[in-house]
Amino acid sequence: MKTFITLIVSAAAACSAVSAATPADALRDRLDKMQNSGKIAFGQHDATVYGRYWAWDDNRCDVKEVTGDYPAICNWDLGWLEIDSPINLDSVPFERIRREVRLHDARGGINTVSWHPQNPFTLGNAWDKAPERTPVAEMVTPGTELNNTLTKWIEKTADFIGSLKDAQGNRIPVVFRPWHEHTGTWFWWGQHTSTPEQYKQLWKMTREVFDRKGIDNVVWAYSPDKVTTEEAYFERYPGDDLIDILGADIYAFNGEEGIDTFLGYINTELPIAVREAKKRGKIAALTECGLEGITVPYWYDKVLLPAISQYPLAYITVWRNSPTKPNHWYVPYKGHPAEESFRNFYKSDKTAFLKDLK
Ligand code: BMA
Repeated sequence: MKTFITLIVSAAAACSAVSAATPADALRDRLDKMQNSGKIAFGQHDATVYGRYWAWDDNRCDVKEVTGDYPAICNWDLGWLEIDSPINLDSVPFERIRREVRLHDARGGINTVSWHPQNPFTLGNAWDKAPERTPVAEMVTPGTELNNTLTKWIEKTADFIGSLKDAQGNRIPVVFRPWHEHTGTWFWWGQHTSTPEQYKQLWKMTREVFDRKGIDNVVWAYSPDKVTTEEAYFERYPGDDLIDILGADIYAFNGEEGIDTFLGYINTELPIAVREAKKRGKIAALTECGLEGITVPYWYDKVLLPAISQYPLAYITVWRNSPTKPNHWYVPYKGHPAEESFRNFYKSDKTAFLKDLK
């Protein structure tokens, strides 16, 4: 009898360990499995709303035109939601984002969300970054006007993310990656405008708003830009209790000449993210990457693929294929010289696109 009861109890414990309690738990489990699968999920920003030669069509995607498959991951940006604009900073209507999140979720894909908010002090854009124009200290001090403004802005992102639902009315889990590339100095929340404590406070106030509202569909990603030491990686880390994904944003620059530099950063920063993720029970990902214009025709299969497949990452995301910004695309479109290289990357058993998630 005792054995029987033990069996029941341990079976119940095993069940509760595998059944996810919240949408966020389900996505964390999924990303964790991805990371251990030997395949890296591929994602692109704004992949299904515009591409190199088109914009706003339905069911179109440059990745699909070249590979026959959707990316596993679609990223969306909430910049300008905070100022009540109906479209984001790249003209994507928020209602379209809501629809695309639902479509991609229904296809079995994963959605991630980034945020390029305006500067709450100047109301300039995310790149309005001069230290005298970015009083982060005041933004994170409760009771100040700027703190109220920023809190309201965060509330808007929380409400939007909490309102992402599938056809059955269930919240759709997303990865949210605010305050990204903070080790750089190009955004107003960059390391030149705050102390490490103040930056961590930005994260804390963000999490507090989401938690207060009971938003349970967010997996949280931390994504420094290129850093070369563990100290630099963690200098502004808000804490294991606030973060699920140890990310890194590592772009390639300068065509063929820049390849060695790119690989140097990959092989310095990814081992830190991967090792620490394992140690802390977190997920590692290359949260942003790419070579603008893909000016090296063999980049995807001969540079990126061998570089990243050494590491157990859950996913990699590349940036957008802009129809208007000159030379600003990160996935080859039909007719681009890197098309074949991207198809090889797609076919590799080290990468996962939408069909592989099924
Ligand atoms: C940058 C560029 C910009 C864009 C911004 C937010 O890297 O793509 O054109 O506005 O990201 O998506």
